[in-house]
Amino acid sequence: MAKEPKRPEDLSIWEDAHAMIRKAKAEGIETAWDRLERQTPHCKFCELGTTCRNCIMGPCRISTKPDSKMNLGVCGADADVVVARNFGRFIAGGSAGHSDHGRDLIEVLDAIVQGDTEHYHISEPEKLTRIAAEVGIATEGRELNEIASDLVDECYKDFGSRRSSLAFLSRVPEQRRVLWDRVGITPRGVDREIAEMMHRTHMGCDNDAPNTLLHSARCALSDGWGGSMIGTELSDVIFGTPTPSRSVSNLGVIKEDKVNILVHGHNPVVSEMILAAARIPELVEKAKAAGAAGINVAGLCCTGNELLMRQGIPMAGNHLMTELAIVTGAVESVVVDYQCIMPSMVTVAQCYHTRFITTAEKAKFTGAMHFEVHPHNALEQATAIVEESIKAYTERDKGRVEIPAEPVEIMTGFSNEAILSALGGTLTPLIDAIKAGKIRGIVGIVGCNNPKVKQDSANVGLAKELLKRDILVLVTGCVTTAAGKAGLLVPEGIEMAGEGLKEVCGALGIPPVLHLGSCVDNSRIMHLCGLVAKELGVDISDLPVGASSPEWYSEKAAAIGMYAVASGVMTHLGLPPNILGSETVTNIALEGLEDIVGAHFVVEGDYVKAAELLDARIRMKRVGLGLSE
Ligand code: NFS
Repeated sequence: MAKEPKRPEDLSIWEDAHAMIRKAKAEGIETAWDRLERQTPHCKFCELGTTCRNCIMGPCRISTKPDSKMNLGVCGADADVVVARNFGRFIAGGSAGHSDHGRDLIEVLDAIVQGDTEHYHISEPEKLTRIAAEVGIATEGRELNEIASDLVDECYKDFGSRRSSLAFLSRVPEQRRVLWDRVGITPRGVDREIAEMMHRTHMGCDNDAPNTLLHSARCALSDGWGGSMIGTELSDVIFGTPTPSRSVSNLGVIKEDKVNILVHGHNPVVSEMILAAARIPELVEKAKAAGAAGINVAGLCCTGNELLMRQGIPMAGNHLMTELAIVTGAVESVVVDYQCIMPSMVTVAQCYHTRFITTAEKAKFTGAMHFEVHPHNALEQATAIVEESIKAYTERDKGRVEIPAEPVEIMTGFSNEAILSALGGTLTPLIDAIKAGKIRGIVGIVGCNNPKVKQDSANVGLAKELLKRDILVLVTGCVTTAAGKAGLLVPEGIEMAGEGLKEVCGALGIPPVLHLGSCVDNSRIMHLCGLVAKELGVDISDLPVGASSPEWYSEKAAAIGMYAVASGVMTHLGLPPNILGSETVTNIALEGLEDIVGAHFVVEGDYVKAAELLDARIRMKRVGLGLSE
């Protein structure tokens, strides 16, 4: 009997998604859910992580059945080696993504220092000077440009091979650094760890699964405390440190009477310029002359988070809303840089008047319009993109427009600086609230959507479960939009929190779920953990904290999970990585890492059970610190 097609209500918890899935179906447009259905069931070997394509003696499939004739690849690699190699490369891919994004920020700061751009500026001299001092650069009595030039050098050095540890490891508690040294996973250089992972996983190199896994931890640490951290800090220096502000979210932020430009991808370098161009009075006039009421820039995914955090720009949606946003029929252009952009969006855009515009030399899409953006030409290119979007508006088919929701209010902008300032300049009130059990612990819920999970059911469900238990929730990446749409990112959200959390957040006038930014901004959470641990004189692994990625899909999310665990934070994943074909690798991830780095992964698809696991961990850590459960 043929399988019943899934109803939109089974695919997502959101009404704006249901409406657009129905519209897509009616208009013959396919989405990730349709393609997932056709791809299911997936290859079992790939799911278990036991396929190897690293050489052409193969490709090999390693059977996990004890009596099989296929227990070894042609080279002799067993399931443990193959799974560890695949996982290692997976982590290296994720670390490379975030870290190369970080490098792009160094290049922009470099261009500012060299006078090669008129479009970008140092907007936070105070922060630049502060972080320069933090990484050991002399700042007293020096010109800002000199300090910035030295900071550029320090950051570039973090990507190379000449260091024995990264500059920002000064933010890591001493105990943790000693542990990393002892275990041999102190990250030395971002590119070095990534390249070494590629080397180790070539045929005939690292054939000891635990050893490969340890290097995957080092590789991920070079992202979390290196590439991502540089990305976050330099973005603040160039575009401003986020401060709390209000905005709105869901597909209702797309405006029927305006030229709608959606920025999608990750790096604020492009999206900030699009926003700047969209505010140029002559361009607004042009849009009006074309019959529109103005120009509306809204975000998708992480570049949306970047603009939301710093500029209060509305957020149209997270990962699984990206195709659906175009289906509203009211999007003039989707302007992308890189990462998490489904190639299918080119096709979806072609079904409408929508321009799909790429901007990065390293992320071209066949069939897209390409306006390459560099520091020296950024505003000109952004202007051309906005003009193209205005032209597209004149081609919009008004009969096909459907905007399915009213926007929901959200509050954003909780950088660590903003959190400290909300607390009156010191961490003491937060630590006191933790000690008193009013805030029992803190969990970062981060990451994506995955069409294998009903969209945002677990992202929102887990957050609500934790709030009830007086656990403060921090969100980044695509969980932001989920929490926002569920009403958790406004101060009124405290109604869903336990008594203690309600009291603390109520007194401070902050939401019970704080938005800390994009996925590179998970480095802010790591930094915060470092600050709290140092203040208490303990290791990060002693803190009543946890991390979770309930609906993750990407290599980057795996790298984040790995650096969280390696930094001492137990991390929940809603879906397993493709490692289950190796008992050795699976056992290390789920248990063994606890003995090595003081934290481990847990995999649990049920968000209530996941909340219980995170709660139990927090209880244990509270007792360890001599606090009430
Ligand atoms: Ni993170 Fe951001 Fe979203 Fe997942 Fe992708 S946008 S970097 S990987 S899907 S949270």
